[in-house]
Amino acid sequence: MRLLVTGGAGFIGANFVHMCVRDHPQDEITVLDSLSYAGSRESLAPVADAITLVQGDVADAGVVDELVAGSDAVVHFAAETHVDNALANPKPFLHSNVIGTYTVLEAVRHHDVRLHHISTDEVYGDLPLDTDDRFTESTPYNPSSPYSSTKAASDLLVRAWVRSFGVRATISNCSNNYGPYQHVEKFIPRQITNILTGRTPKLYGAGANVRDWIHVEDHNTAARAILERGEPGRTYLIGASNERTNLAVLQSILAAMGREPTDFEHVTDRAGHDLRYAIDPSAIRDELGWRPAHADFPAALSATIDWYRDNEAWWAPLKDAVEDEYRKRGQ
Ligand code: NAD
Ligand code: TDX
Repeated sequence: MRLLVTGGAGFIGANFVHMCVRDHPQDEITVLDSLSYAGSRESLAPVADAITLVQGDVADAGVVDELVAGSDAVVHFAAETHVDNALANPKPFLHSNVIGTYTVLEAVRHHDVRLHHISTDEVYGDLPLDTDDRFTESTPYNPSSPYSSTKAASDLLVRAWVRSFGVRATISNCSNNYGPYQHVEKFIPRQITNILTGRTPKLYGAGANVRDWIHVEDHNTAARAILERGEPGRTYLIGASNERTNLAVLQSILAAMGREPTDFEHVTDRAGHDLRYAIDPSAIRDELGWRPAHADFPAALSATIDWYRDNEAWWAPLKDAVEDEYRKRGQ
């Protein structure tokens, strides 16, 4: 398969490319990535000889059209992804997430190329803390933040291009990912690298908010299964049934790194902070036979901590600038 991976130099995209090179060596992979602050050539260094990396903007119709014309399928990861950045400056989110997805859709329409669009459970808004409700494929869209509203817009564009133009596209909405190569602005790597650099871990508000954590390799095996066996026009929810409060995740990190459970500080809460996300993954499990392989969260979290310990050269150049920004915001 000639595969175009947008955003393939970011966290999930780079892990997806690593998986494809390892498990599907017959693939011909091209990555299109702007190499923004969140993307890095180093994340693709282990597979550099096996792929083609094109530096470019997913909203640039000329570049996208040419690359799509030479592909059998597109997996579209490229996006601005950090909720706190969207609260500080929403405009890049409209460009990459909305115009970028529109640009990909026009190219796959003109060349009749299969598309898998990667999205988030945040498009559904949040759930109360005190219920067992979970998101399903039919939960109404109700995004809360500038980030999730642009991802919701991108999903709706995909649905419209399927219905109006017969584009062969699938969508997946996944819960919170963790694992190697995640930017240190995100919750789990921020706390690990705070401890590794002698800083205090930072918890927003009381830490009662709940996220449904999935290992990035499990997200990617699901995305690959949808690409190969999913039904065009369908939306699939991806999750590993692993709900935890932010306080509990932080205390797992502290314990795994030999710190006291109270060795952190509470900082200013996120504006409009979504309370709880939870995915019902029964459709992808029953229809595509997908199962998460990393079911032991403490073990996979320990392996992630080890990765950050062993790969300081990858993240250390990013760390001070990220923490300077957080400090300005009181976080
Ligand atoms: P990331 O921020 O680590 O990577 C995003 C990549 O997209 C970066 O390499 C960046 O350079 C690239 N990019 C951004 N704008 C671009 C543009 N205009 N043109 C070309 N490239 C551009 O994000 P991630 O966590 O790997 O997320 C990847 C996708 O998965 C996103 O679509 C995100 O919404 C979705 N998602 C993420 C999570 C999560 O927990 N991280 C969960 C569900 C869905
Ligand atoms: O320092 C922190 N302290 C803290 O308490 C940070 C960075 C975050 N938090 C909280 C906010 C959230 O409740 O931790 C939780 C997770 O935060 P993020 O890592 O920023 O993730 P979230 O906002 O849940 O969004 C993530 O999952 C869905 C990704 O960043 C999105 O791209 C994805 O769509």
